[in-house]
Amino acid sequence: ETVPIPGPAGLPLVGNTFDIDTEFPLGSMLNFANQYGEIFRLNFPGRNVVFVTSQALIHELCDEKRFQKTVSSALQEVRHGVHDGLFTARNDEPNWGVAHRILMPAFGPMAIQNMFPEMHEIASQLALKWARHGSGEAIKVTDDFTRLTLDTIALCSMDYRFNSYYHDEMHPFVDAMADFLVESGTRSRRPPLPGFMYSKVDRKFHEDIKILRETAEGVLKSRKEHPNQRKDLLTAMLDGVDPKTGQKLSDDSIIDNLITFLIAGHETTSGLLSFAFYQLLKNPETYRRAQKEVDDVCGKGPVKLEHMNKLPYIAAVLRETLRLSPTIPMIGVESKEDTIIGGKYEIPKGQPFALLFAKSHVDPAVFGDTANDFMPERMLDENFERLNKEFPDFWKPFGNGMRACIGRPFAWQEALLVMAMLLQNFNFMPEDPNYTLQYKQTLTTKPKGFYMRAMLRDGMS
Ligand code: MNH
Repeated sequence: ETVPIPGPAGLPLVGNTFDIDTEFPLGSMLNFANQYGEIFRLNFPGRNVVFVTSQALIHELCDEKRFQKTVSSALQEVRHGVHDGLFTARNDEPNWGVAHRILMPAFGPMAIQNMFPEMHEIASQLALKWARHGSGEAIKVTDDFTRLTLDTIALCSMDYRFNSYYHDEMHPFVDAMADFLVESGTRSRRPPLPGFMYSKVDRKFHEDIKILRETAEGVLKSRKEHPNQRKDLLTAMLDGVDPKTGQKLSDDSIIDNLITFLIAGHETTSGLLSFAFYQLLKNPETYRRAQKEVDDVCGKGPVKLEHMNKLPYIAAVLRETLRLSPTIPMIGVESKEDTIIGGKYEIPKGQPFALLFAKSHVDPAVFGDTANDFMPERMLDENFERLNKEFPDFWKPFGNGMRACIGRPFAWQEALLVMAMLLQNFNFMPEDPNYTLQYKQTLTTKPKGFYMRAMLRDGMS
């Protein structure tokens, strides 16, 4: 017996377009999830998307034999800027496999460990800035973490310095990228009005893309003119040969992927760090335990590479943060064949789905009535493994299978280092103790309007 998939009725032509809050689409999707439960359908001009929201259904849809990544309508728009780069390539596009095979080793454990000194340097710049500020000035948390993560990925991946802490204005690349991402989302939801009504926003969209590509072209050109021995991602892309096809990456493909790393490699990690500090300030007991771990492990000396795998509680804080606030709150897959899911919903081949991690991560079937509480203890290795065994795919902030995040080890090392260095050197206080979490959404989410104050502890290291 199959049953129909529920969902809001919508209007002719535009479907559910106007049921989605343009500022915060995720909020609308969470509301529908509360209303309809584990599954619902939304209609848009020319396509419909089935949203799944429970751990059980998400687990079923993580089966790569039956489902594969689909380039969602928002990613389709991002392709105007980065084409078939790693993140936005369709599964069947040959450039994905070539770039994946060439780049996997460049994101391996050794390669990431070699990046530690440069990550440390940028993190120190942030700590120095906050130390100079003193506690008299409120920190715009997300802005400063965005400077950090952008400078870090640019330095580590291609030896390029945005020097964001030395300018009040962010590098033009930063605004261009932020606007490009917002507009990619907006374009994917826009009502089918005559084209001229969009000519102004379209012009801006393509100007932003031009800034992104020219920045990346500049980096590539200067590396070709001044070759060096750095073992960074750019070198891997310039020299790497695909073991399967013998192919190298074209210049266009290198530019697509450089921009892809800059985009994918900074918004998500910046959001993670911002949410983590929000949670620490809301949960003083957790904060004390995290700070004590850093003090016990790192003492008052510099934070070192060998400390990174000795901070299990901070790692659990980061995992729990991504559980409650996955900075990529959903991903897209499609069915490879006609099928039935959940034992009762009929699905045609090629049906697009959204896996709504922001909802499945708080599934009461997994977490009972503490689902929405911040409890890092449950994410300590042992507990995490136990949960994962009983409820596979309950935690998916880095995506799924062969299309999962390639930058995960990079992000993890960077986030652990920054947490350790900041907790070691500062005491933090919320600017507004009554602040409650609000989201700012582009293709990723970050806390909106979150400020804090930093007081230097005894002596910087
Ligand atoms: Mn990352 C894919 C989340 C950090 C580069 N990343 C993904 C996906 C998720 C994700 C989810 C899968 C998207 C999809 O299925 O459509 N990424 C994160 C999170 C963080 C993160 C939550 C930080 C926290 N990602 C990074 C960093 C880099 C990076 C850092 C680069 C240095 N991510 C990528 C790339 C892909 C990706 C590239 C696409 C991989 C592929 O499809 O082969």
